[in-house]
Amino acid sequence: MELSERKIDIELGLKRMILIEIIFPMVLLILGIYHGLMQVLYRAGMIRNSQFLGLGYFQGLTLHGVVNAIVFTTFFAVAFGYAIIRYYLGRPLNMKVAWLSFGLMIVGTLLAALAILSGKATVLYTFYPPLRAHPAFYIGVVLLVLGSWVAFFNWLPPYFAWKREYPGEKVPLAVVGIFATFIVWLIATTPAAIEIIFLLIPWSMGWVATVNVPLARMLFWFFGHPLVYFWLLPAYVMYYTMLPKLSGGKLYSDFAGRLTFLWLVLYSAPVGIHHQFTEPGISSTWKFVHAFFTMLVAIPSFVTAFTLAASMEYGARERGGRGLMGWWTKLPYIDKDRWLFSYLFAGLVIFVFGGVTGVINASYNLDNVVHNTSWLPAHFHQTIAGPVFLAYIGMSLFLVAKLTGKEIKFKALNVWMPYIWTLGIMIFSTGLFIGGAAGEPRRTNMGMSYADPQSHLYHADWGYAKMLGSIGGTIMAIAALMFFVVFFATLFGKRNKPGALELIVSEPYYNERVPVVQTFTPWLVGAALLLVIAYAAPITQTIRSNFPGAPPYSPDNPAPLHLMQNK
Ligand code: HAS
Repeated sequence: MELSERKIDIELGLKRMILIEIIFPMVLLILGIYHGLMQVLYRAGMIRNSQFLGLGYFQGLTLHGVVNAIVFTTFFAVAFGYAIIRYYLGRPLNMKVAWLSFGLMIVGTLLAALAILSGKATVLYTFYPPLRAHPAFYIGVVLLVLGSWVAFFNWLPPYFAWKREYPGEKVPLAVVGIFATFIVWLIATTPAAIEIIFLLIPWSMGWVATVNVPLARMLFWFFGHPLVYFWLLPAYVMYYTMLPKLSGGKLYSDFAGRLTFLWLVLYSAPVGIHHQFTEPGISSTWKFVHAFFTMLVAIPSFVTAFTLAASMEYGARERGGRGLMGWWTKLPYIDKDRWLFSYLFAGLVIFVFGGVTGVINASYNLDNVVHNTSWLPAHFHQTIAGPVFLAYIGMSLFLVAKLTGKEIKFKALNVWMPYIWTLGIMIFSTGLFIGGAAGEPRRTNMGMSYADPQSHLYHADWGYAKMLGSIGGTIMAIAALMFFVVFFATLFGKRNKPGALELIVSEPYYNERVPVVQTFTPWLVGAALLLVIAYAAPITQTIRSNFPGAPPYSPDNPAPLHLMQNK
């Protein structure tokens, strides 16, 4: 069965740009994943040093977070966005604007990477004060974000041209999804831009002596939570528009897809304080309000779970599946021709656990037990390193193979990789969940403290959890290596047909026409209102708070200088 209805010969410039936007961050990802492996080795006590091969523990952790969670995701979302817009709207894009966006993103990434590699931006991916980076890091982040905004603005003319040509018709679901992604991104990155431009750059340049820490942290999390839905939405585009067809059937409900995308526009941002439940300077009323909104932002993912299960059931029954549960056996789990199914399905299985633990975190009182413990990385590896990572790398491989006209290499390795990754991530996260619930901290060089029998901090009772974490992390690294072998062998393999843009398109089973999900306007107005309700008072509280500003510190030691001098 042919999965793709049509192939489009796209402009050479656009094709090249999409390919570079996939390949460049993929090369950086090798570095990012290597530092993931280093993390589990430090944490298990196998490395008992502050650095390994010349890169410090926190420097490696910064690279791991920035490359994997910020750079790779932003480049992929832009490249995928170009593919979706060009494919579904059928209009060429303004290539001058596209190259401008590309240039900004590349220069920004290189600046930030150089700052981190030279040890001048060891601030982790959250970069909140008092950790301070070289201005090049902040400027690099701003340029990367600006470049991605330019890409989005470049998609508006073909969108409005399409609307004029097809008045009253439904905008293709994938386009709604990618627009929702970048609207969420605009909402998210605006407070981050304010934080970086008005607080962090002047402080990093030495123009001001200190910075308002509670305000900077609040602006960061104003960015930080919609950020996670910016990561999730492109994966949801693949889940709604490709997984049903890959399963052999149709999307159960087109309405459910539109509702999910628009609901995330509405609720992804007014929830950021759930990252700050334990922080002073914010009243418990606003913490509760954000906890309440967080429960609402989980609803579209429940809708997604049921819609995708129904779509897969329909596909499996079309393929001869029978019985209440028997149809599960008819899905193409290891079908080498529908290999993308394995990436998407494995991600869904992981997300069941990432979702449940998210709801646990969001429960105001339960969060007090797990906050800042290793439970947190367990949760977010089951989300961003689960459905998001697998969908992104799967689609990267898919687009590279189609655009270059090359055959996928090492097909068996390719179809099994997502399951090995799943095995690794489940073992890794189980270890981190168990350790976290018992108090094991996150972001800690345990090799020099809790995992070192010579240290007075040694914690023997976390040994079992650390062992699981390191076994799982090593399996994940092996799976990632398998992927890189497939990806680069395919990329450098021989072309066997002309390259073209191809996507997998699922037909809807129920093609409802519900006016409220056919326009962005009420959702945008609602999102603006909710942002004012959720943030006006807490931001005022942090501006008025009389906490001391960020103390001066040396990049070589996280302890503030005045504490060091008192020693
Ligand atoms: Fe989260 C912290 C709450 C989703 C990422 N989250 C983080 C951090 C990251 C992150 C990176 O309320 C750490 C930030 C840091 O560095 O400090 N999160 C939630 C909630 C959700 C959620 C309620 N998170 C995500 C997603 C992420 C992500 C998505 C990345 C992409 N998270 C929190 C909270 C914190 C937090 C607190 C802060 C805690 C603290 O103390 O700091 C929800 O959106 C989750 C909803 C999801 C579901 C699952 C639906 C299941 C599906 C699969 C269906 C499967 C099928 C197949 C059909 C309800 C769709 C089944 C087949 C089988 C055979 C099983």
